[in-house]
Amino acid sequence: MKTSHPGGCPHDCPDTCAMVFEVEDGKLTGVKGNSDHPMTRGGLCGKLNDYEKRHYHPDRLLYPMRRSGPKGTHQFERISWNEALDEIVSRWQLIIAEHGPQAIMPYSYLGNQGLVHGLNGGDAFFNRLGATVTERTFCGEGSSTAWLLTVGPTAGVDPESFIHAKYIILWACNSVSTNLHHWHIVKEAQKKGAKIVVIDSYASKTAKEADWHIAPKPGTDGALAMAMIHTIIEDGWVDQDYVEQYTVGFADLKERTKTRTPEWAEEITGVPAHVIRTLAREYATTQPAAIRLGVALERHHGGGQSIRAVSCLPALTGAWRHVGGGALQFPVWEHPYKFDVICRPDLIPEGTRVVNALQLGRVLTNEAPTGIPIKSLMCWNANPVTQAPETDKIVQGLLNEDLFMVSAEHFITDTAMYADILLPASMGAEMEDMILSWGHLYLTYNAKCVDSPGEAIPNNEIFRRLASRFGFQEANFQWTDSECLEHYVNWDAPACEGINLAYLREHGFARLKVGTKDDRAPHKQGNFPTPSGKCQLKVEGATNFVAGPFRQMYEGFQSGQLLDPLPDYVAPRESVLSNQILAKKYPLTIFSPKSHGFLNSCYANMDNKIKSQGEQFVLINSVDADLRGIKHGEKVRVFNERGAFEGNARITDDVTPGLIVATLGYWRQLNKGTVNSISSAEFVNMGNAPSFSDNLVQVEAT
Ligand SMILES: Nc1nc2c(c(=O)[nH]1)N[C@H]1C(S)=C(S)[C@@H](COP(=O)(O)OP(=O)(O)OC[C@H]3O[C@@H](n4cnc5c(=O)[nH]c(N)nc54)[C@H](O)[C@@H]3O)O[C@H]1N2
Ligand SMILES: Nc1nc2c(c(=O)[nH]1)N[C@H]1C(S)=C(S)[C@@H](COP(=O)(O)OP(=O)(O)OC[C@H]3O[C@@H](n4cnc5c(=O)[nH]c(N)nc54)[C@H](O)[C@@H]3O)O[C@H]1N2
Ligand SMILES: [Mo]
Repeated sequence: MKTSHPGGCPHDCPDTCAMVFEVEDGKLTGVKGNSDHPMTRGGLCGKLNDYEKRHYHPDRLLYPMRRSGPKGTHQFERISWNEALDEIVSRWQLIIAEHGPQAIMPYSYLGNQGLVHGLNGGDAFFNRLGATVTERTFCGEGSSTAWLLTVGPTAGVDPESFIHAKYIILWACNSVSTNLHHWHIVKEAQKKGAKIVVIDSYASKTAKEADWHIAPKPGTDGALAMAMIHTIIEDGWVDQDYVEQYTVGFADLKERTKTRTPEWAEEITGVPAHVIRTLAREYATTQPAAIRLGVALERHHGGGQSIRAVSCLPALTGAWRHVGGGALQFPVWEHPYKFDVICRPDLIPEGTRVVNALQLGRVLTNEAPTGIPIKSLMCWNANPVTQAPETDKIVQGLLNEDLFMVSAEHFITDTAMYADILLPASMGAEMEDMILSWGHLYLTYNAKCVDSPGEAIPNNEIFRRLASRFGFQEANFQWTDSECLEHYVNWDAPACEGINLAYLREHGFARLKVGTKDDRAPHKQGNFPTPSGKCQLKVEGATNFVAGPFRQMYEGFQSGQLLDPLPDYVAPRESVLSNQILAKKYPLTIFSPKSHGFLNSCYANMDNKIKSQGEQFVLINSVDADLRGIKHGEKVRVFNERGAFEGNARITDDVTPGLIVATLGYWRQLNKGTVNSISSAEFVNMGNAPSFSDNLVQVEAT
């Protein structure tokens, strides 16, 4: 008999689609997009539309395994769950006795976006254990720091309200690939007459579909945004009434931007001054105007400052007055999750150190000494060997015989292949959860509707079993997955009015009560959730801090490093202009954005997905190709001091001279290196965010 069940796409993507699982004879036989969901609209992306094949993939990890050969050689033998857990617990107890619990480091990210089994799923356990606290600033934490400083934790303009916008700027966001279910809405607005502007240093799929593509030189968005502010002020496009009532710091921002003229910005960005003026005028005078901030905007040294500048724009022009006007960063700020209950930061022993996940390679190779050595790493929901920077160092660290490594996974990934113990984890349809969304304003339910193949169990069950062996008595470790859901959401919050678990189980999703797409204008009359209640064009005395919405709820990292009170342009760390010595050896900037056909590194091990995505390629302009004697289709080697990877050259005008693009996700075990072999683990200047768009390389034919 065929049955249907509500599902939520658990992948790390803003769309968080509501799905329908189809089950026959206890097996998942198909998935569909939920046609009732206003954003999913019955359609899934090419990655998910045969999700059942991922569930039953022949390479799926089905049983606990122990390493039986040298590290990294894929030699494992099957063991029982009891043996696996006994070994983990006894090894950890030895490590704790000798070095203390901080010698154990948890490592997870958003491989699963569930409230129960996702990013924060192991936090309560590891906090109770007293392990090192891992700071996770992969994605949006620099952007969040900038956003919170300027407008506070607001969901901003509803992604669905873009339908009412007449002017839309997608800034460093490749929606056609990375936010498909928002792109549909943007396209509809375009059909209704909205102008779509894409600001991206290369001609992405989205840029090609836009009405206007503006391509600043890599890492110079801050200069473009500052010159927009200059023009809006100097040319008289400011909504004076809005600025007076609902902002602070205007006079100082005006003073700062006096010299940030379009001519000044032209020198830096390569965008002609008259183009910047036109952009500023059109943006300021067409209402409603909506800006979609892509995560990618934070990935160069001045990323945080750029995002502050962009976040000021809608207040200066009064765009917030209108439904469909304003800016969109992460709607998750208005989701009523109880991170303090999920993560239990109260269990962290005082004085516990914090280590940043992006610098895993440096930490494991002792380049960034942390005091207590890391003797054990447990990794789940993440694949740092393909996704984190300076991967050669990570691999070197993982090969260390002295490191006891545990990996909970679906597949033996580039990271899991170095584990001492492998634990098989359940997949989407095999566990109950609610999937958080950082891209829309719905709660999304995911039913358990099939049993896991082999002996796979959900992440939370792994932590429950470990907690039980350690004798942890806290309520968190006793709750079933359903009970977790009851406790993890603030069902009494006004946003949850009329919504409960029973409703979600029946309907699959529910829109939060935060206004409708046709009436939501959250900052029509200011009401910014900042200390001043206003949009903060200037912030006095703030120091650098980490503010990701999914970070552990410990006292956020505070560097003590004073931030500039005002937004401004900050040059990239590695660029031809800012680092001429380095640029002599490595004259090309590389961007490594998301692959259309993969979800980070997920799916990059499945033949049909590799086939549709194509092999690793390197987009290069003919000027740069000719200089190096590189022909179209030829294998090239991309390298710098940190490492190297290979890909097929695609000679194209989609990139300007000086910039190459190679997309992310390809597995190292199937390719020669990955884009992260060359990327730096230095943070950008705000929120400890990654600098994936701030790397210089050289390219040669192989
Ligand atoms: N298909 C697919 N979808 C995904 C993902 C995936 O792996 N595959 N991953 C998901 C995740 S985790 C995330 S965070 C989102 C990210 O989604 P996006 O924010 O769209 O991020 P990217 O695709 O990395 O980059 C988007 C665009 O920004 C440009 N860019 C990079 N740096 C800069 C810059 O400094 N300035 C400007 N102006 N442009 C720049 C790139 O050229 C690229 O075209 O996508 C999610 N959706
Ligand atoms: N060069 C470069 N690097 C980047 C980026 C970039 O644009 N350029 N983007 C960055 C961004 S935005 C992000 S978000 C990070 C993402 O970095 P990661 O989160 O490390 O990336 P994924 O490849 O999604 O890895 C998730 C892993 O979790 C596993 N997994 C999925 N579900 C479950 C589950 O339920 N249980 C368990 N145990 N495992 C599960 C998957 O099989 C997969 O191996 O990468 C960052 N890295
Ligand atoms: Mo991300």
